[in-house]
Amino acid sequence: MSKQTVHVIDVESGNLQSLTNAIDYLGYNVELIKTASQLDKCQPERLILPGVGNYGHFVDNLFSRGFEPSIHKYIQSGKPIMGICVGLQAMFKGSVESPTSTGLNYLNMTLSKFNDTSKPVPEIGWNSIIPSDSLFYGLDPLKRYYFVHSFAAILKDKSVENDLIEQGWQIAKTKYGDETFIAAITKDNIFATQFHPEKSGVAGLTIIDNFLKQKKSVALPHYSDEEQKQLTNDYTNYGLTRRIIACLDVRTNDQGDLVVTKGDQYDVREKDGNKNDVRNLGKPVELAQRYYEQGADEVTFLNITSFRDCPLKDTPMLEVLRLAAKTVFVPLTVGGGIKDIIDVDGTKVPALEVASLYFRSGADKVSIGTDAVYAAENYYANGNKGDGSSPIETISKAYGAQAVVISVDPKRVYVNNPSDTKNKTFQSIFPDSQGRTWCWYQCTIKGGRESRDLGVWELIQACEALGAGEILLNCIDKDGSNSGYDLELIEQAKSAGKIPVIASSGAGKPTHFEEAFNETRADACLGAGMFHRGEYTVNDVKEYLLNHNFKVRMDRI
Ligand code: 1PR
Repeated sequence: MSKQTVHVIDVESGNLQSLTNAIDYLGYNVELIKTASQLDKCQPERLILPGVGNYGHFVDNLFSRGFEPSIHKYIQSGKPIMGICVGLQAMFKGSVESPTSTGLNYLNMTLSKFNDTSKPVPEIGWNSIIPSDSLFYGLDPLKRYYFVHSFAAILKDKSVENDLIEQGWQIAKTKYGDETFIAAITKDNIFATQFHPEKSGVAGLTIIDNFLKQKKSVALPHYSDEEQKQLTNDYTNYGLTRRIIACLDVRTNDQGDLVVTKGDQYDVREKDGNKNDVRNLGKPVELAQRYYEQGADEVTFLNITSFRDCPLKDTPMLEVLRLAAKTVFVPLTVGGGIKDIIDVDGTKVPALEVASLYFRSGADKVSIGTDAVYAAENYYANGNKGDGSSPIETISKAYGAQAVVISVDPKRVYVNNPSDTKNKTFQSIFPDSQGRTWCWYQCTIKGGRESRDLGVWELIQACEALGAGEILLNCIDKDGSNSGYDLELIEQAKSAGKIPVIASSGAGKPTHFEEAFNETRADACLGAGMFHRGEYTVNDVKEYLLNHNFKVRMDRI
């Protein structure tokens, strides 16, 4: 039997690879539609309108390509359409994000920004749907879905919701901190989700599958009382589960093979006897798949050495991303070498283009290390402002802040007095060998090889202002030690800004995750060595947390 075709509108303003992979995985053909006339001509049976990034950028692009009348015509034909993320937002009248732009106006409501004084913004993570009588397409209040957005259809008063319901809309709501917003909506042939089903594991694939099969009312799975108790959202973490991230440090070994490695304080070579090989802990795509199956909420790939003498388009990491994204349906981050580069043929390639190659291969976020430090230094030298040219600014502008992670590689430095450094100090409860308690965290570049006169606190303030959406907070002192995270570092990073912070370096057992979530405001915890060595699975960590009253995503129950 030949496969059915699903048409996806592509205005070239984001990563469609993940969605394409998800539809393909579900057994359909995917055809991208780049022009309105193509849409008019091909008469789709199923149409998907995905969007990421800035609202205005997306809807203006849609309108300038003449899509508006064609989409209206399609919707009038009664055939099913599904909007995703900014694709849902485009169904509304407008957004405060882009006051001069207008949407498709199926819902007479303007999107607003989350209040960031009470919670991290953007919302990044796995949230749930509030139970209600009118759930649709298999939305399950005990499952979790992946959200990443700063703007939403926030239901500020009941009358807005009542109006929409009166107009025939069914609404699925989600609560993020103190605000409730529209997570999914449907009326007749229109269906749209604010979350990314293509990045929401098995739960998300089920939603896409139900839409493609047009199964609007679906019986939900049966859960035991114990499962219900464990999986019901308790809103202790703004509504988000505790995110567990598996990280793969990838490099070529001395034989030229691409391997996952793991260092001790960034030294990735074996230390036994005469052997000084790069530690080989497995193959990147295989491990990514394994961690996805174990329940990792995200997978991060860090290219920890540049692939010398290799044209950018053939960088092995692109192939790793391409392959991993075919079967791993949670967010993928890639870092290492996201900067302006000179290709082997002498061509200058801007960081935005390097990042675009990764996004087109299936990455959802890029992580910037060395170049973020340079950008922060320039920000301060420039009177606390960017000049628009840093990779953080260019990538964030094109793909949205949520797509830009800053990877920080700090070392703790003790001083006699806070006045000994221009960087922000704090008093540690762990004195150094000289009894000093004042310290700061110094940023390094090039994988810890060079230290700079810039603190983590200062780095985060600058990068957030430049448009970064998240911090991946490593710690050279703790890296590979299995002794737990540097909790003081996490708190200092959290105090520097509003964007989410991923704690990294030092995880050795499940209690370390519990410690970080209990004693700091970490938004996510990342582990590497303990998973690669097989000491614990991601699921072990999640079950432990679940049994200690933390909400985590359990996709396979
Ligand atoms: O500077 O933009 O090219 O990015 C380089 C990236 O490579 C940075 O994100 C930097 O952190 C990373 N990197 C560079 N050298 C190393 C190394 O190990 N020699 N890895 C390296 C850093 C950090 C985590 C690590 C955690 C958890 N790795 O990914 O896996 O520390 O480990 P653990 O749980 O086993 O303790 P650019």
